[in-house]
Amino acid sequence: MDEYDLVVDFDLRREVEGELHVRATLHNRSLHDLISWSLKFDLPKSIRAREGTDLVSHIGSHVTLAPTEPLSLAPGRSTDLAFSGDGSMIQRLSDLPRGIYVSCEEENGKSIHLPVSLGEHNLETIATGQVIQTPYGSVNDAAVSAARGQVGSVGAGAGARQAAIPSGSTMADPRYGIVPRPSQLQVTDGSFSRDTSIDCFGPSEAACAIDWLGGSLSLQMTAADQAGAQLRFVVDTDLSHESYRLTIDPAGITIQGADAAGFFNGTASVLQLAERSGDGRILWPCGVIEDTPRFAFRGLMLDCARHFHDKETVLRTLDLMAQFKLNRFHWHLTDDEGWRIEIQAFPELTERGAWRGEGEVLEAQFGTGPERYGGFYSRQDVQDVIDYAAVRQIQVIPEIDIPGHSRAAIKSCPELLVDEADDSQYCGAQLYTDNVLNPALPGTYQFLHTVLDEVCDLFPGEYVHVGADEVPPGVWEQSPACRDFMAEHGYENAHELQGHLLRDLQEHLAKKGKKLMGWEEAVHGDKLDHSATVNAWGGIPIGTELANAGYGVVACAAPFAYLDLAWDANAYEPGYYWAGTNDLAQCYGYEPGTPELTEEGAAQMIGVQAALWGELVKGRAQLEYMLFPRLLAMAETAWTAAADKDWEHFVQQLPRQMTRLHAQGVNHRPVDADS
Ligand code: TNX
Repeated sequence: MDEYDLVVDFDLRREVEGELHVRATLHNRSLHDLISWSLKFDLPKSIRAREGTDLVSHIGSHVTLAPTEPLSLAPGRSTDLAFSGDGSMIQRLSDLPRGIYVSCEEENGKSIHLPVSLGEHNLETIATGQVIQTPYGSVNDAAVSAARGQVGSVGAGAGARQAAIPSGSTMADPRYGIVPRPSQLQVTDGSFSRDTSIDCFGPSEAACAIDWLGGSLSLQMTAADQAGAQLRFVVDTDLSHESYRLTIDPAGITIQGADAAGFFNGTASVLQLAERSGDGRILWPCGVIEDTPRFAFRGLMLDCARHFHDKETVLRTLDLMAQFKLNRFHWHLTDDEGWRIEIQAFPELTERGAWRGEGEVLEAQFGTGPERYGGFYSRQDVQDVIDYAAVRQIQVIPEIDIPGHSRAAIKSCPELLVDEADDSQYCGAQLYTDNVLNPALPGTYQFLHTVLDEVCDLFPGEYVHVGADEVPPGVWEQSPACRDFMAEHGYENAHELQGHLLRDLQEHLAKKGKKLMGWEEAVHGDKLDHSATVNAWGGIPIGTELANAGYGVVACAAPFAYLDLAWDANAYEPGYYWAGTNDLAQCYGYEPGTPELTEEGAAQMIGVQAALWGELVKGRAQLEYMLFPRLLAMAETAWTAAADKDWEHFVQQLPRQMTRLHAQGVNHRPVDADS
């Protein structure tokens, strides 16, 4: 027996009045008395304590429950705590309390924090979807068999359109394999092949592409003159930015492009077409591809705040993006649960705000438990990410999420950011009551200007993202400073206050030559000028509306583009589902913009972006499981002309693409009718 062996069972019962009753039975299987104990776990839903139980605190997702009669729990004894919440609050494995532990006192009065294992639960009795255990974690057998093309169908989730994956030799034929689908592809007979090296010729703009290809295929790239080269990069200024023409014949490969981006995109296709033969040679099928992107902005947002992803994981994700011609990395670096970027002027942001756990300024959240959990990117790390992305033609867009989602900053720098006189009562979607910056405090501006100056100096790209999402109702209402500020400026509501702050930041960023980006709520209060670009997440129509209004729009409608959503209704499939489930067919079906999109509006709709929020995404395996293969569907929506998008065609490319991902050790979700 462990020195402390604690287990909790959860009994879930849905009551007639639409409430869910939860009984948590704590078993003390250790040799010690638990003195003055409380049970802690993470559950991002509103709950009420029931008989015999006190809800000591509920901060974000972090719950502390204690018995109303604080008795000690003797060795071998069990006891119940009870709480309730909305009937729909637990429907899936992902919803169950996570990061469970007990805090109690040792005989010397010192607090200790003891992990508790999840014992029995009866999730299946209340689950609304199917209940099938899915393999989830490391690369698994199901993934292997899917990768080998032995699966029956794709998009097996609720309501998904079914499409059979052809099996066998046709699909091993690389001629069919490029994702996103190129504008034109003509396959001819024959192939070109190399074993360990290839003679290359190209202008300096091709240097990154040459290095990338050589590194990715472990192929030695030897400089040669144009006539003798087997891989040639040729400038063709008639081609548009990012477009390329790829010609492969038995003598070699030619990539034409107007610029480095065109060369790179052509190279991404060369990489995808490469097939290793049994004797270790690399073969390319002959043919000609003419290719041009639909959208200039083809993005992925990665939330590194809710859970920290180390630099290597970020770099690997960038490389995978590049393979599918995605070119914007929206890096969500701050949120309530963590500040992840070193700011020299405010070291406390990462000394305090990058860490959660007992004894830290931030409590455990999303299952991270009592131990110190977190991390941040040093300036050198950030530079490494920017450089690595630049080689792959990816611009990095840093996000400092304000004025909501700012709890990590507020707890790190309270002297600047807390308005002691503010008695406003609010509670946002993530259940915080103290996570919004105050637009009437001078400290807010001082803080943000300083942070953004450092961010602008670090990141060379054109955009800086300032969040602006999900500021809850009720905020600032009881702040005398806000009331005076509103009177002074003639503002009538909180939207105008937020707009004022964002407008100030927009001007500040403009002085540094940067454009402001925000989530769609950034336009609330109507204070920004139209150089602002927004992520339209609330649905497809809002994207049309904002583009028609003249803002730049990057479409990421949650029901299609949010890859933190669960794949299907299976209760064991990980993910959120507040915007529905999102299987491959749903994701592929995304068409940003509605018929109301005007011609001017269409010009403002600059791109499409997938988003991976991080509440449930701890570690690389989970990250890859949520991203792949859905990111391929998003890449096709972003790159391929709407008229050329074809689900059946896309599905035919999958086995080969899955094999490629698998060979790189990517823990993609199996595309399998049974999972
Ligand atoms: C909404 S949509 C959020 C995030 C959450 C996500 C979870 C938006 C701009 N914000 O804060 O992580 O839902 O799916």
